[in-house]
Amino acid sequence: MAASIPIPSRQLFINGQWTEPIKKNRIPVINPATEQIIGDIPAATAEDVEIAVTAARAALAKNRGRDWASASGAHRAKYLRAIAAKVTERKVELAKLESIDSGKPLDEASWDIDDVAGCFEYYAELAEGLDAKQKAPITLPMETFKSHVLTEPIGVVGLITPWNYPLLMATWKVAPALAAGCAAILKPSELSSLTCLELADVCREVGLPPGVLNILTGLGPDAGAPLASHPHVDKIAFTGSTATGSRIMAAAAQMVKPVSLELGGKSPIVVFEDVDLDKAAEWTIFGCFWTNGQICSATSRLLVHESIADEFLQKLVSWTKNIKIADPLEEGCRLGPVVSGGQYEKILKFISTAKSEGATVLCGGRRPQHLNKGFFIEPTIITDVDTSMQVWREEVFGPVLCVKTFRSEDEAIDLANDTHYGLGAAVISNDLERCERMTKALQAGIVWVNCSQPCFCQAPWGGNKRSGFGRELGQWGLENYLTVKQVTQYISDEPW
Ligand code: TXE
Repeated sequence: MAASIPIPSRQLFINGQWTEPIKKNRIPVINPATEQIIGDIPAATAEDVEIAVTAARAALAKNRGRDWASASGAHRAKYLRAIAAKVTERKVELAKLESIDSGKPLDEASWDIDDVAGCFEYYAELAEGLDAKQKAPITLPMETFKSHVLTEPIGVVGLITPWNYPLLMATWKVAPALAAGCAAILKPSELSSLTCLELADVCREVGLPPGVLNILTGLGPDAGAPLASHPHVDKIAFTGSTATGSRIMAAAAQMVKPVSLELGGKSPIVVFEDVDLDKAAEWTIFGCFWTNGQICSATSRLLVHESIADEFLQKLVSWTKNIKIADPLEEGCRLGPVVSGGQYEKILKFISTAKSEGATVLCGGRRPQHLNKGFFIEPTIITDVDTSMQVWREEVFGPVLCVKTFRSEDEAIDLANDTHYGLGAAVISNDLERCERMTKALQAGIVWVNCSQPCFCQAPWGGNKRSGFGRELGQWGLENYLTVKQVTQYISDEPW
């Protein structure tokens, strides 16, 4: 087992300084693998949000010589690269903190930290690219006028993030926001904030100008809600549940404030009869049980062609039973605990409701026998599911795969699209023409062909329907934090 590490005691990060919350409250940090309290984090409230917003606005204020917004992209890129380098330098420590705080296996946490550094690097490049795009000319139909476009940062942005990829989800927002020239206030999830507080320390170490990034830990209603409704926050970017996303959108609507929302999902994986069963099983298991199923895009509804269903399910069950469930710091752990007691109870309730509605639990469905502490749940496969059942329709956000069979491509499409969500979808087949037809027919923001879940910071990420709107990552992620200004000049000597 990898050695644990001490949990740093931090304060809020406002205006480049560690700042005690006005109300001095703290929230305990619980290790989900042991259920023990291992530290605490500061609990921000509306008063702290107010101070952070003032600091962020000052970072964009020209007359105070602290103008992050009009600095060149190349200037901002230097800081983003410095952050990436520091994150890499502190990778082992950050990965351990992430693992202890969120319950994800140490290997997965280490990959996340690599992705964090990669994402800061990537947006450093895009920040540099912005310099060349300034004053983009527009061709007009009249010679008496000339026109160009200025691309500008949107202003002060509020970034509210979840607990499943704590530092990575924060980075998906922080890196493009800073690259664009915005000043940001990040509110991570109270369930796993440790690595975001260390990001604050990284920013302090690299000398990021004060107020450019402020990090406020705290509860959603106490710290997130005042941020969402603050009149001087120009945009909110949110990843989390559909219910909270809807609340945030309502608060933002009061001030006609733009939002981008990356919400829940109930993504399908469609496995056709012509597949290599081993490969298909590998992607099915990875697609649903990776990060313990706590991924917004987890392909948690398996649609399998009826002619291969029995053999395929046998394979899935035997592989699933071999997944190593352990303390996330233990060597070879592939599945750790879910993030909290609340999530643990919620997931078990989903499973018991499914059973009471007539579904069959093929494997899993309970706490592993060898672990009597921690929020561990065995990876679970459920069959005999009806499309009206809660477990088929609602996001479980845990290691639970529901299975249905289909007879034809049309039936598979109907079943796949019969959901309020529209984030991800996967199709597994050796027939590439069929894959192309399916790709067009599936209602989702992301379609994986012969795989499930790979994610690259160059490609757009986000969903449709109740999975939200707006795209993160790639150039789309940068555009989330930019606005364009039309500049039109009258250039004729003739009177108009
Ligand atoms: O989510 P919340 P929770 C889903 C998943 C999970 C469920 C509940 O189904 O079981 O949500 O998880 C902040 N104003 N996802 O309760 O509430 C909160 O502090 C402003 C899917 O953790 O959405 C946190 O920082 N902010 C998802 C963030 O919102 C508020 C990832 C997310 O918390 C707020 C996580 C408020 N009123 C959960 N209330 C995904 N799409 O990846 C809470 N918050």
